Amino acid sequence: MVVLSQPSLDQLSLIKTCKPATNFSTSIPLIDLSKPAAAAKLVVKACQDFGFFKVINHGVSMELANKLETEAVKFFGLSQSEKNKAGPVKPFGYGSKAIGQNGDIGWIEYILLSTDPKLVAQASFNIAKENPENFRSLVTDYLEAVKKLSYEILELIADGLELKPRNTLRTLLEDEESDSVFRLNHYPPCPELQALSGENLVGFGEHTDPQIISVGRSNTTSGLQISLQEGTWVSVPPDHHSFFVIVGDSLQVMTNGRFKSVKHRVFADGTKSRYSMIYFGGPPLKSKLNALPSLMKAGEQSLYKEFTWEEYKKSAFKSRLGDDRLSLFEAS
Ligand code: GA4
Repeated sequence: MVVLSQPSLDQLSLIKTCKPATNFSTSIPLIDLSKPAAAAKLVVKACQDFGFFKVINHGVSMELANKLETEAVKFFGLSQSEKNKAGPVKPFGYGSKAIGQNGDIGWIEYILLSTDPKLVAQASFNIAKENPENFRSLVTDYLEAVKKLSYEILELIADGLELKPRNTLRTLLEDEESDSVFRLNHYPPCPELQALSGENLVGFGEHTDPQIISVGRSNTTSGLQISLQEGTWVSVPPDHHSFFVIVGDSLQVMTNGRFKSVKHRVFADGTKSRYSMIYFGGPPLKSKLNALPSLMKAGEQSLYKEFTWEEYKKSAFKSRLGDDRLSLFEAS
């Protein structure tokens, strides 16, 4: 079942391919949130070593997540002309193949949403015409649960780093003005190409996330890979019970480089659809992204210039997906 329109040869030559990834022996940190004392240290270690980890016992209802995923599957199963009515992405809505505004493309279709409840309500009318209220309430409840999980993770980070007060990081996402986004992704399989070349299509090319943290889940189809600091790519085993957590550029800046925003990418599977939903937690637009003073050792220099999230976001949205966005903000 290929839901995106059939690829033309032109499109296929633009979207990159890659041999199926080998599973490396490096194991991705899996952190049990029901043990907070141990979790604080493990979360900090994972953020330093990988910029990535998975969590279990996260408190998000699987029933709720499955119900929202079912709505996403329904939407992506509509005809292309129906789906196009919910687009284009300016800055929110349905998008197909084009990622961002600067020419990046991938074997993906997606819905990008603001986390603002009023905008979720408006978008629901375009996405779930038959029952917009059901879609709105599922997105709202899911966001509430995943935000709560994100706050908990940011408090564990604060504990592990001994930041005072404990809510230093979480208040940035909790703020009414927090500039966060939510995306539902569908990576359709492309069996034609797989059969021809044995290679998989790039769904979402290599990049880092600009925000503070990204918290997501997927169905059981593989595709997500992270880059280790020495540059090796590692496949993240897919499972729909745990959440994955990605350190974003903003958290790299706030920890003055102690945490690394992790490069990651997603491949489409040869035979099965991959669905994922990710919350990208960003601070209010006017927030300054400084190195946190209580982390700085005597005489330690800030690695970055002083800038606001608004300035960084503007610059990020002008960049290409694979660019090193933070290099423009390094201290001279
Ligand atoms: C990556 C993280 C989020 O998915 C996103 C992406 C955004 C988009 O899809 O429009 C960006 C990308 C992301 C980083 C650089 C710019 C902006 C595409 C792109 C080329 C919604 C986000 O906030 O930044």
